[in-house]
Amino acid sequence: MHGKWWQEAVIYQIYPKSFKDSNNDGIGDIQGIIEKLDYLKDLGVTAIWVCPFYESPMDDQGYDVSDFYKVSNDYGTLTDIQKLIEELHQRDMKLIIDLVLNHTSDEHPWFVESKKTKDNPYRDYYIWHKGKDGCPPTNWESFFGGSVWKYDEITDEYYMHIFSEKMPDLNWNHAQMRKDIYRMMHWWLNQGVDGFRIDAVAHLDKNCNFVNRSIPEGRLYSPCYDEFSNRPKVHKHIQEMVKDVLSFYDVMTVGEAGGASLDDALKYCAYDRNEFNMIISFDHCWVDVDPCSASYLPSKWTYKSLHLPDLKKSLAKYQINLYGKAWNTIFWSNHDQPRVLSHYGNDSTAYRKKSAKMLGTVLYFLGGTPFIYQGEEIGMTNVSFTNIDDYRDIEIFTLYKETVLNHISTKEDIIDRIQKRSRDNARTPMQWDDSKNAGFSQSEPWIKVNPNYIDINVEDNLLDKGSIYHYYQKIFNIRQNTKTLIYGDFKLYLEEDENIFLYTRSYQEETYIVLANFFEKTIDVVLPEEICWKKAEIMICNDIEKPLSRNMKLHPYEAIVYRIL
Ligand code: TEU
Ligand code: CA
Repeated sequence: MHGKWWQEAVIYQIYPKSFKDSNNDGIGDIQGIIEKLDYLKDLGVTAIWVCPFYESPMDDQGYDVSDFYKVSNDYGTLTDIQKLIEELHQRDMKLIIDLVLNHTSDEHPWFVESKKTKDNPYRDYYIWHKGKDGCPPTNWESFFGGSVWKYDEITDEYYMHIFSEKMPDLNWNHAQMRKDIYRMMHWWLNQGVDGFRIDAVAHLDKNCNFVNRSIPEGRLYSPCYDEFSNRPKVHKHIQEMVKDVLSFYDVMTVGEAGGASLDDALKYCAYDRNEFNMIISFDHCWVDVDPCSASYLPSKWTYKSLHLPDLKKSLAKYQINLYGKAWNTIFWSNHDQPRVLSHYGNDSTAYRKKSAKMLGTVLYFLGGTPFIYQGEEIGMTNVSFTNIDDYRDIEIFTLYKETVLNHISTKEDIIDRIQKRSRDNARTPMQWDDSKNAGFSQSEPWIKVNPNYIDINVEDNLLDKGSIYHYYQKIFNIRQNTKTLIYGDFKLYLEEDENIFLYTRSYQEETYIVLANFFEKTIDVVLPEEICWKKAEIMICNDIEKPLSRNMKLHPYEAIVYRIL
């Protein structure tokens, strides 16, 4: 399985609300994306994935869709999307749109109908259940905190929502609902989009036995995500979707499959399964959570220091086991993750550039389609708002309410965790230059700009030959022109080493060696003999050039890639 356009693509993820505001209402928009296409093309991007731009009450920034066929007024019109497609295709670039199939907004007409009576034709488009002894049907916890059930007085029943209560889950056991979804997918494909990122697809199938599960000490609900994640019938639904929709088009699909095991991953995207082309899963984003350190919190808000072998193994697991069977995605972050530079890198002034380049080197020489999240190419960092009112994410407000307002934890503790982990870290406006509002908008943006935009912005990156932007541009350029980096196999060395990341990629007669020091100290490393006797040329490095040898001294965050001659 070689030569598909999406295997050779570089995909840039855009969070439209925060990318570029063209009409100065403080909200990014589709025209803003169009303005910046040349910038992206120059970076080496061949496709963009745009997060949801549909009509929405924006409870979850657009992942709560109230009309799949309409573009939100905040972002523009369908004509703008058509223009975007045209402008992209003129530049030989592609558009991947975000498809939200697990839930709708509670303001979607289907749900408005569904709520009315138990015998409404739309009732079973969603998951309704009666309570048990005055309590919700189960004690399961939603991803955004609180119960997955919300009581509705009109019919005296509960509906299921695994995200916010304004996002009722669709019932994928309902044949007509599925047909309506497929009709909508055909409609977008006929608009000319080149692919889908399918949101939260792991959760389409729920265990409808509805049994209570155990609750950890100090918590109110059970975080038993296995009741609604990666269950067998998800695959039946995907296969039907492929048969009824996707098989008619030459498009790319990437499913978001949080919590998928390796076996699950192979089910979603093995070449012979006829499901998706790729999946996004998050093992490597969460190797430093430590649920035991604060059992009163959902694990994503907990942390310990990074043990590098854990990160290497979690990446290697997919590199090795998908090879020849399925296609990988490679990414550090997205709109749901903290900024990788603050997470796995070092965002201090001294090491920001160097560690961002190291992270790019370690990631983008791996096998799979590269994804880069807006701002990563210029070294954007987490934001440290101290006032809860400066945040915008619904998930943060639930956390704050359940912990601080319920006196389970202190304000300081929770704000500190939000600063480290929250999704808003990735959602502050793109930093274009050092003018007012970072050149994102002439008006007050919907969420505050990170004050470090004076030093970290696109304009500076473009002027500075040694910038992160230019380094990433070089990486993408090397990648695009090197079959070994696209199709080669992967081998991890020094697996247990706590500081060094070392791997090779080989294809036919060619081998690349990727060597990096992941931390802020100088490390002496002895390379395995089978690697270092060879003659090598340097392809890219973020420090002074040094020849490949048995004993090497690597400076803080030093990264270097050799090609064996
Ligand atoms: O995120 C989905 C998501 O976070 C979970 O499904 C994830 O699989 C889980 O945490 C497993 O560990 C997507 C979007 O990316 C996010 O922005 C939305 O808020 C969410 O879906 C709801 O649409
Ligand atoms: Ca705007």
